[in-house]
Amino acid sequence: MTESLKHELLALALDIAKSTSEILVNQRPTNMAVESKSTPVDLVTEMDKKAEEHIVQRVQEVRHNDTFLGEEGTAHVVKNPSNVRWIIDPIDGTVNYFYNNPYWAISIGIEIDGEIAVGVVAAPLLHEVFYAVKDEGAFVEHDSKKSKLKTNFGATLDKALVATGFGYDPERRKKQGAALAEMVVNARDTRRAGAASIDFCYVAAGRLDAYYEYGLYPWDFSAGALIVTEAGGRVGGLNGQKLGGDWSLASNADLFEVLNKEVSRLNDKYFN
Ligand code: LIP
Repeated sequence: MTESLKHELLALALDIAKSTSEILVNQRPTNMAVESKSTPVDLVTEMDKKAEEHIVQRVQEVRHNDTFLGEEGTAHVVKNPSNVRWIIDPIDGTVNYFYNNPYWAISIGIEIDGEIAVGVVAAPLLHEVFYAVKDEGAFVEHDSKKSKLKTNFGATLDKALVATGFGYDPERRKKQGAALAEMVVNARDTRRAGAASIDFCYVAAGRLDAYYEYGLYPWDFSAGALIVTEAGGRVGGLNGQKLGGDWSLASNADLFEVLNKEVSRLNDKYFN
């Protein structure tokens, strides 16, 4: 039953990602209403809320008892909850969306019995949809051409292209910037593009060797982490912790221990 359920959920999530993409691209207002959340630069736009409401409504049309964890907190009370939970970032890379920078995505992770079984990351302006079903591999569709995802290889930091991101609190950014100042010297190079879910997918595609960030939420990583592991990569928290703690790490399988050692060193130096 779980096999057919996973495939039903993937089909629904891909269709929902498509209709949400159409809303976010075709209905993007010129003068977008925007509010700040945790700090003045932590934005939420009217389109974040509209997209999340659309996703929840689409699911509820066919799956009345599923539950949700969405970045924008769309409330939804279920009397008899099912074993399926949708973990939603309606616009991952909100600042990029606000600036009409194409590096943003709709991220949908789906838990069955508490374990992520399906992940979809749709990046409409990059013309790519990344997706994975647990134990069935990871794929990307680029302009409807489907390819299997496989991480690259290479186990030394000095030859690694490493991505990261920053929070919105100035004190945290000061620490993240200090850590990056060392990583940029010790790695081949670094990237900061502004959407965690796509960064995970780029590790899965071999376009990055590694990605690390402090302070991500489940909606940032749930879908992308499954896509990385199904592409042969590794994900986790720091020093054996699960994803969801302070740190999120992802890399090709060869590099993970090296990445963990370097981030652990930077954590001890700048975050404690
Ligand atoms: C974003 C993350 C990104 C992080 C940004 C922001 P949001 O998520 O995907 O990795 O560096 O600061 O948190 O807020 O755009 O959904």
